[in-house]
Amino acid sequence: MKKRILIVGACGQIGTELTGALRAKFGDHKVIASDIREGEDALMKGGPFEILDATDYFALEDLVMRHEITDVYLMAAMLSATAEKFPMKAWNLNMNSLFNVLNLAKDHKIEKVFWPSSIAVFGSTTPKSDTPQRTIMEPSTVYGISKQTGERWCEYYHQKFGVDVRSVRYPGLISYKTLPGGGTTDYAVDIFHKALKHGKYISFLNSESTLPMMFMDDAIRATIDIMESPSEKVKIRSSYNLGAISFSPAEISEEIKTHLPEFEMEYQPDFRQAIADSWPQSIDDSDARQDWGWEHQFDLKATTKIMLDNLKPSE
Ligand code: AKB
Repeated sequence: MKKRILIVGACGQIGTELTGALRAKFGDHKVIASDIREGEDALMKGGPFEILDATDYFALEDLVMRHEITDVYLMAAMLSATAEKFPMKAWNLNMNSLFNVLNLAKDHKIEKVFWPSSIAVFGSTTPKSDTPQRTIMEPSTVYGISKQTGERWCEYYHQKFGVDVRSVRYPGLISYKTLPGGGTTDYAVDIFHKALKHGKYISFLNSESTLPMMFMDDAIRATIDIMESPSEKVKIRSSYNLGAISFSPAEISEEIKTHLPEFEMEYQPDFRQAIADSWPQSIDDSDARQDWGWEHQFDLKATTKIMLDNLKPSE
């Protein structure tokens, strides 16, 4: 089978690492990276790259036809904190890009779609601990509303038109290669940069805000695994709960202190506190584990060590 992959939003936090992983797995020339802006050197030079506005259906269709794309990973999105500031822009980007890709699949111009959802689909009326796959979902953020709506459309396109769309609800993602942008869980990446640079971090969430999190390597593995699973194993076509670790700012600060004993933490919660308060603390992901064999590998200890080792300025 001739597989040709398009990553939309390849220069973002997830897209950058996903592009590298897919190129390593399937070959550089089989993976076309695209984004609205250019990315880092390794990504730009490592294989084909195209500038693409994912909300422009005709530009997307043209790219798909020219490169004979079979699989699309749609990673372009506006995240929770930025979306609160630009609600209409967020809705436009998050929804129109999804419709564009789903419609290409409906018209048989592509075969398979990956679209990321998020723990943001849940709200303050959702059970907070071990949040089930199927439960109350009343998101209170612009981003969460777009992700919940997106899930409904994915399932609809699968049931009505047979579109092979696959999705996971990402928790906060921790990585050292590319910075996240505009999310509520971003503190869990920023803290490492500031700890190494200044020995201090001012957290925009309070000390006890426990949230579901995951090291990027686990997230990339989950993403490729669900896309490469036989279709009959992917039983949920809205989006799968995906869990790994959960911690609060106080807990990650304690773990950092085991490496940097002088590290200090201060708390100055801002508007992102309300977003974090509306999200789950931990996730029940037994459906993903049963259906397509999901298993996380990195705990908080391992994640902290990898982050500090890789961000440490070399002597
Ligand atoms: C965010 O904080 O907005 C994202 C997410 C949990 O989807 N990282």
